[in-house]
Amino acid sequence: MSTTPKNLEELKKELLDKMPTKVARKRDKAIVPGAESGEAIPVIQANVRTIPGILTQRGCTYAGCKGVVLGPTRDIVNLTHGPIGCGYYSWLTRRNQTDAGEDGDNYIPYCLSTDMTENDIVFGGEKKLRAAIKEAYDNFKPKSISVFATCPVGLIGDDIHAVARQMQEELGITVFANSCEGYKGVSQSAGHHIANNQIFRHVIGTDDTPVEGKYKINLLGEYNIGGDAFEIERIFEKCGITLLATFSGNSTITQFRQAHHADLNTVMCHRSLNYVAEMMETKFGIPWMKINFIGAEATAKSLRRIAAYFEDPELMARVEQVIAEEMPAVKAAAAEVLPRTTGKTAMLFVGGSRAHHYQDLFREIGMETLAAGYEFAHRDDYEGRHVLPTIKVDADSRNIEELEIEPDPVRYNPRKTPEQMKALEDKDVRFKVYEGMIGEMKKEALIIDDINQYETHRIIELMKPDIFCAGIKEKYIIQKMGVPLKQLHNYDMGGPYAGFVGAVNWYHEIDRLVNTKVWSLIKAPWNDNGPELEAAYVAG
Ligand code: CFM
Repeated sequence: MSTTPKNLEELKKELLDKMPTKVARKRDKAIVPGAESGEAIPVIQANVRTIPGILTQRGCTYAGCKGVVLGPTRDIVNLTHGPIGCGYYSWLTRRNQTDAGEDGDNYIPYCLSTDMTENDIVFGGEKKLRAAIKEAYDNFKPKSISVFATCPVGLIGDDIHAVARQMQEELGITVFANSCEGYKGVSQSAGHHIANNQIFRHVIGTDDTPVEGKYKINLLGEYNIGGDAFEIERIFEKCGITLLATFSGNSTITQFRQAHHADLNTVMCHRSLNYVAEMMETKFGIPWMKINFIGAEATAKSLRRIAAYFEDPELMARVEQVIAEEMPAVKAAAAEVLPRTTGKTAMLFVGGSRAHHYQDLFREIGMETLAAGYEFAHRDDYEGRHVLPTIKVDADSRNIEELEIEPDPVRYNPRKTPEQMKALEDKDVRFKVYEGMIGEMKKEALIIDDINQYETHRIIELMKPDIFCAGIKEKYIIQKMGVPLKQLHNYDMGGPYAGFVGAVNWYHEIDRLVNTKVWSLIKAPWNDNGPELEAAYVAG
């Protein structure tokens, strides 16, 4: 279905020409070309407020804190302090799976809320919150309860942290609160940061019980959507790598408490969890590196990088053996679909890391990305981590607390000397870096931050992709345009797509989607010239 590529300026003009001048001027800064062939990486506008009235894909700060980062941990009871809607509509809406473990403590299926009403808004909700924490404790006797503020809580000024402290003392379990009111930041990204701060402050490093195992690592920014973490765990186990904690897919609070025993932090979704990686390095001396298990090649590269870090020939050999065992099935699946998928085109507009990571999976089956963008990423996710010092801290970012971290007087233990780190860097085992999306996309491609519904429709009309990746809000509108939509948030009930098994699943799924004829056969009702049902409104 591909078309003659237009140049970026033409495309941009067509995207923006129907917008009011002021809006077009703002949106213009959020649209840039790729720079794969060595062009200078352009500056993109990101992590700024959505223009009011625009239909954004974004979610709120509460969603990023409760739903994304803390939600997947099975044995922390999550309690929403707010009117019932926030709890209800965030109840089991994210497909993070978990293994309930031997103790069977799994509170993920529950939805707990203080159910604030007008009375609480007027007279304050702290009493109700205290009672709700007590009730949750009496029912479940959990190891921990975490409280999440919704918008009205910040507006009326309930001191949720004081309540949490009192209840922690009274109940003798970890109780902590998150000031993650929906409006706190410009998107769910602020909620990630808040959750990172609170897990770090209240949980990580609070259990010094030694953990047995060779090659101990943590996996940060993997949420076990559709079973991705299960596949990554399988691969680690096969390689003999000991996974202490995943933040936070298929995790427990005990794993978080003991995470400081790891010798390496590997970061998958850096957008949501990079703060914990940084703070753990400062406090405990654990280095972190970017890895990626989306795409078979990326998986192999990440495993090799982890093995290189440990500098142990035994682990390196084991990793090579695992890759050699797993790759034939992946290659066979790719070879099978390649004749049907090569040359097809994709667009990805989702979140803060997948719109980049999944381009690798498309590349593996010969598909090119015409346009991509994030909902809520920051400039470093687009341009690369090196731009961090140049990012202007605006009032909205300043609103989110930055913890002051010091090396722990007892637990700080640098895992490698500066010389060892340097020697590894010289061998291309790099730390604290990641490349952005822009440098890995063609110069004919469009990169659009915080895309809105209007722009979505226009780029589909203008560039005609064979598949569009986004979420449920976009799905049916885009499919009515005759383009299949693959949900990249919840995987349309599919997955896993991580690791080797995941790559095979993805190849088959995409082959099925881009080659089905059904989308070209349907016509949206309003494009059909058939009989129309008419009605008139009669006043009176
Ligand atoms: Fe990270 Fe995520 Fe994503 Fe994200 Fe998300 Fe998600 Fe996502 Mo939906 S943590 S940034 S806030 S990879 S829920 S598992 S799919 S938008 S691209």
